[in-house]
Amino acid sequence: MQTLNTLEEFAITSEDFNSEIEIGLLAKSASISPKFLYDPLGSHLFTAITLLPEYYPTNTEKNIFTQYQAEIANVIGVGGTLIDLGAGNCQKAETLFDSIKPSNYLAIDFSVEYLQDAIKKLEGKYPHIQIRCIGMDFSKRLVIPSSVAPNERIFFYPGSSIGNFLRSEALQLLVQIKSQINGGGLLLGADLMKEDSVLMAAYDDPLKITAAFNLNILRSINSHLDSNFKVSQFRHKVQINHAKNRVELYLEALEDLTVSWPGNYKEFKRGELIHTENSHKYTTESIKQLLNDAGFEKTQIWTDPKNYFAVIYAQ
Ligand code: AVI
Repeated sequence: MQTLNTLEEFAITSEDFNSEIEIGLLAKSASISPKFLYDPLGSHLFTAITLLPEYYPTNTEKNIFTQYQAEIANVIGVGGTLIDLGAGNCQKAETLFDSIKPSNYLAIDFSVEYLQDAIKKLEGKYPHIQIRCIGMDFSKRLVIPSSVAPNERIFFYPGSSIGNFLRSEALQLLVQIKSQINGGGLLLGADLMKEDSVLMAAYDDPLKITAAFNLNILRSINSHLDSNFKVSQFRHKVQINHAKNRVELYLEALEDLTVSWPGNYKEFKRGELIHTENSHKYTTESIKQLLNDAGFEKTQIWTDPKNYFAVIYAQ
């Protein structure tokens, strides 16, 4: 495995993170970027979420890929460079290896430690594919290193992670992808709007795995900022915002408290919220529109019988 995460221009410094975290915490309505959910424990908790029967996106998307595997592979073609955005444990991309036969696979994730473990497991299994990985915060800027094969690029962005961005941010990311596909395309997963009861069960599951995933962001922040958040002083809270077509995750303070870190502090009143994540839900029309606005002219969409989730190939 060759790791490309040493490129200076992509290096993320701890100062970048700390000032971003401080700005969010000190704002009138406090927030923490959802990317901080994915420290090593958070990444494992997210994997556990994907195994929950209530968390329908993972299974529904998987079933769409299974049912339409041949059709999807036929549209994409074979032999390109597969670029996996937010690769995590790389399992989803691996399911495409046999059908789209990539010559190169580049796994990109924010949490590089977790990614490197996953990549190690792929090594040896696919000797004919050049497998590499890079740690990158592509929510800020997506630039594929020039050392990556210049052939057709198939960007793979499953799981509806696009839904964790505001529309403006999603558009910016999609524009950057479009400008780097080299005649390839984007294979995208997008979650669709549905009944509140299904959404609530998925984001506030009875085993409380999602609650643990959300609360763990406080420990992740403590390790970045050297702050003293106590997980026991907060609870997981989910709201469905119909006006904005999204599920919103918060942490609610259970008492009046003060959190401090070197150089600053923040007081929270009982009931005060920290916003941690938005998960936007689309319609097939709204996701097509977003892709068109980003410059993708051609889209092909596959959905499941309940219309819970959509897989799109955009060119
Ligand atoms: C990664 N992302 C698509 C998940 C979602 O559904 O928005 C993150 C998640 N948050 C809570 N559960 C899952």
